[in-house]
Amino acid sequence: MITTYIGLGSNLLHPLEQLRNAVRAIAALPQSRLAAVSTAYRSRAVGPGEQPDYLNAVLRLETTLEPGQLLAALQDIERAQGRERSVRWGPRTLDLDILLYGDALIDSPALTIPHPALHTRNFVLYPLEEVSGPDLRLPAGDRLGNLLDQCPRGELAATGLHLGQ
Ligand code: ROI
Repeated sequence: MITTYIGLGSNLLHPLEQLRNAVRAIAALPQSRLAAVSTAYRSRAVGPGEQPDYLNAVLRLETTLEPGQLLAALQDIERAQGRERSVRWGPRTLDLDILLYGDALIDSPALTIPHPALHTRNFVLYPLEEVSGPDLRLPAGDRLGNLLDQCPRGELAATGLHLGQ
């Protein structure tokens, strides 16, 4: 089994329900075991223009799916929940990102792991810590706790809401 971390985000059509449905769908993936789910965090949208606040969370999944298979499965879940890829960085019903896949470094047109923005986004790092602890090492050697020290919480708000499992 490989330990993977998946980021979840939604800012349209009842984000809390979107995230809860996504957790249920991910828990049902083949060759996989859902190991931990963070609580939901409310965050200001990063990106152009005005868009609603996001709810973000991170989960830990043990899987024997290959990275490409996992990506395809997550994109199926995004589509099933009405994701439309029209505007780059636009609002979305559901965004699922593979943040880490074991200690793999992958840089292909379809998939970049670790997720390129992982190191700097408070709405990823804080929920990640909930499911991994601060001693998690990223493939390049950075310790999560050290990245958090350099990443202000800012306007990120812990809702304390659970997403199931
Ligand atoms: N902003 C926030 N706060 N949370 C996200 O999950 C998120 N996802 C995105 C962009 C549009 C970059 N902004 C985001 O893809």
